[in-house]
Amino acid sequence: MSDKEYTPPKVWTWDKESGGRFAAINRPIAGPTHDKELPVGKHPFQLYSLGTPNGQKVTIMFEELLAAGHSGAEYDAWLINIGQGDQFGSGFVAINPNSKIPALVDRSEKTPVRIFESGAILVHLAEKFGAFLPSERGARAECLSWLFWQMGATPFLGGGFGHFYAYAPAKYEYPINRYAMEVKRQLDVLDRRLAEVEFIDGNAYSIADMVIWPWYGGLVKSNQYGAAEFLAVHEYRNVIRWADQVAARPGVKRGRIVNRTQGELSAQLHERHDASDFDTKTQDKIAGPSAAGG
Ligand SMILES: N[C@@H](CCC(=O)N[C@@H](CS)C(=O)NCC(=O)O)C(=O)O
Repeated sequence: MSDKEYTPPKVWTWDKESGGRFAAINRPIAGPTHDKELPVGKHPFQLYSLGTPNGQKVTIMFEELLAAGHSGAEYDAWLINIGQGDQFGSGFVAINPNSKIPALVDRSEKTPVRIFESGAILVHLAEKFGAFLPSERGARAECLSWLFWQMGATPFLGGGFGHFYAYAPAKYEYPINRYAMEVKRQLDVLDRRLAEVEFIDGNAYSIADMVIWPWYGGLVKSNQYGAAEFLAVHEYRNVIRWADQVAARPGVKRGRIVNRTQGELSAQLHERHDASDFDTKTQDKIAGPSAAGG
């Protein structure tokens, strides 16, 4: 691939050599590549995930529910190694036809329920336990608006800016400019909001904070994509204040390390099957959101 101007062919074909960090796993077709059943543990919830920002949202929610006394939220967190193609195994595709982590099976229902898409998983859990999602209609609408804002906005950050700034085989000015502009606009949206409210939904800490923090908290605190200086993230002071506040929560400190396979060893818990699995970790060393790409 060169940086010369590109003339698209009449019909696109799959160039397996296109390069970039994720070229080996990206495919233009869906469906399983191999047979592989998923393991099932003892708890009501079976999570199949990886500790990227999208995965962290769900493990943070589970740890927050447990910290709030919802003992029915016990879960097994199994590792899906997306670099090795586990997301294309037949068992995983059966619970997420989109082949992306995180995916959850709620086995506490009469018939096990599968849920994919991190936002849908958090809404399912929030409704089931009556927690972290306000019930009053106006407050609920505000919370869900920010949750869906994250789901729609972040692909421009990870798949757009992060991809072209950090993962593409070469640096191209046009996409980097376009996505840097959009990411700074998104940070400004959050910064203005957080100048007015303590937590995102304007009411209390909620699933809106849980989905936004791993991505935008990571961006302002953890030099995500090595772009802290380029994006001048220090300017977004209200986002930084909020990111620190969320990071200090015990449930977040635990949830953010589950299924993590990158970063400091003390901040990696590859699988979680019991609350005591955290005992081997030094929680005090865990400072902030991860720098894992999504
Ligand atoms: N919108 C999805 C995004 C999930 C997603 O992009 N997951 C990535 C890791 S963060 C993945 O599994 N990638 C594997 C692949 O694309 O093959 C969600 O929020 O659940």
